[in-house]
Amino acid sequence: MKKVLTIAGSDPFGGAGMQADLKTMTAHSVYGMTAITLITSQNSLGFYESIPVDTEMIGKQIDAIFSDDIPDASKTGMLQTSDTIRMVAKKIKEYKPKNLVIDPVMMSFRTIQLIDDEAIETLIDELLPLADVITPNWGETEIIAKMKIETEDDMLKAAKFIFEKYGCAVYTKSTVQSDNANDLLYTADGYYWLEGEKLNNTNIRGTGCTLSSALACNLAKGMDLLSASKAAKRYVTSAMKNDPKIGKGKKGPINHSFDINGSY
Ligand code: PXL
Repeated sequence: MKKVLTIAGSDPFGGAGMQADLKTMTAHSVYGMTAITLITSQNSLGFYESIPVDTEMIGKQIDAIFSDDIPDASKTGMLQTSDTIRMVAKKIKEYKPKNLVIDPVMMSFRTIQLIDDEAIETLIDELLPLADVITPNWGETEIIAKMKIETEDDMLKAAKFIFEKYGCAVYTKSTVQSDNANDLLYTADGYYWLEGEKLNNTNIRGTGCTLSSALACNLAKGMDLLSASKAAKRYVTSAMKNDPKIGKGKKGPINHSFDINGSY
C-alpha cells in the first residue's frame, strides 16, 4: 500500500487541515500518516484560536515516521511559526522525502492572513526551495511572487517568477473574480491550464488542503505531475459538488467520501 504523510494542523470540525488530508488519503486508497503542527479551535462559523505544537515534538513525530517506514509522498499544510517552519525544513533536509508537495498556507482567500509576517518570510526562504511542487492560492501567489494578480497573464507571470526563483513546480489556483475556475500548473516541461467551471457553491472550506493532499496521493501512486494535478482537481470539484451540508455557517466543508460506499 502506498503511504502519504501530512505535516499539518488540526481542524476539529473536520473540514480543513490534517482531518481533510486524512479523509482525502482514505478516499484515494493510500495509507495516511500525520505529524501535527498546531491545534485549532474552529468550525463552519469561524476560526477561534490556535496553539502551535511544541517544536521538538513536531520533529519527533517526523522522526517516528521516517525511522519506521518511508512515505511515498509527503505534504505540508499550516505551519504557524518560524520555529515550526525551521524544524520542518530541517527534517525535510534530513530525510529527503520523495514527492514533496508544499501548500504554503498563509492566506485564507486574499484577505485573511493566517500566519505572521516573519513566518511568511521563513516559509518562502526556507521551505519553498525544498518542494517538488507548491500549491498557493490567489493571495499566496501574490505574496510569493510579490505582484498583484488580476488576469490569467498575471498568473502565468507570477508562476514563472516563482518557478525560476525557487526551482519548484507551481500549481496556482484561479482568482475569485475570474468567470471560470482555470488553474495553472507551471513545470520544468512547460505550463498547462487546467480548465474548470466556476461553481457557485459556498462549501469551500478545506479545498486547498484537499487539493494538495490529492496531488500528493496521486504522485505517491506514480502518476506524473500533470496527470496527478488534473486528477486532484477532478476530486476536489466532485467533493465540492457533493455538498454534505455540515454546520450552520456559510463556508461549510466538502464531502471527501463522495465515492466511498461505506458498507462492509
Ligand atoms: O486552509 C488552510 C488551513 C489549513 N490548516 C488548518 C487550518 C486552515 C485554515 O483555517 O485551520 C488547520
